[in-house]
Amino acid sequence: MAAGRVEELLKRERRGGALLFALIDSEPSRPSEPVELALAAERAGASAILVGGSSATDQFGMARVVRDVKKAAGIPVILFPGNVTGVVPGADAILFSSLLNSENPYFISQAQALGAPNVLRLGLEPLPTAYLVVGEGTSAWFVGSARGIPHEKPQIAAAYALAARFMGMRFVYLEAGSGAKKAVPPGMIRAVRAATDGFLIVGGGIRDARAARAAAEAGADAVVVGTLLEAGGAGRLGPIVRAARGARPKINKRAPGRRRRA
Ligand code: 1GP
Repeated sequence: MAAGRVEELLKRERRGGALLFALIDSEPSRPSEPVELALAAERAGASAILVGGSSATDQFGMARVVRDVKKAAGIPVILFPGNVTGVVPGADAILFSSLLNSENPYFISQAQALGAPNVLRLGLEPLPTAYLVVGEGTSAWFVGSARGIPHEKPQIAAAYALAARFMGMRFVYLEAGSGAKKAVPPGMIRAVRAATDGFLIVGGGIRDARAARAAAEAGADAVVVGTLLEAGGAGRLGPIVRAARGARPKINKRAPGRRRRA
């Protein structure tokens, strides 16, 4: 499957530095909130809006949010489904994810099989993504029945990323979980970066410019910010975007496998 329009756009933009993706809650407390947050994120320099999350279940609400945000914002709207209910019309693309370290095969391949026909029918661009949950105690970990990769075991994450590369997945999402106390450690991002030349997304617990810079320097192509935005931190997104875009990856070029393609 060839790369589509959104994938090409993200890769092109990435050449100017790491990107910021803003995660918008599809079950907002006020109906106008998603559009306000999406516009604030776009103004701050976000490159895409993600809609969804592991605990989102209201498919109709999500469809409304996607429609409203898409109408208002100029940047791509990408679905971030936690289940088949996360496949809704009107978005530009979908993180078509397999939660590779789930203990439940439903989240590895069954939900994908159930959701795929609708992805095709709705004309959503699938971004083939290996979704890896790091650590424990978050919604993504609990809902996805993940066997969380221990923070201090970067090589396990790297092995999953390598497997994902061999299976043809072009995106890797290292997920510490929404609101995580501890973000994905830079050492783990570096190890994964060395194992894959895919588009590397890192999220969970990133709340300031320092954390975004650390992730980008370690090799993240995009960082995701959700909780901070929801908690009224839209004004703090600008410095986070600049930190990510300005960071120069400090990557160990001699790491095995870095330049080889699957
Ligand atoms: C969660 O990675 C995202 O799926 C964003 O995490 O809410 O902690 O920013 P935060």
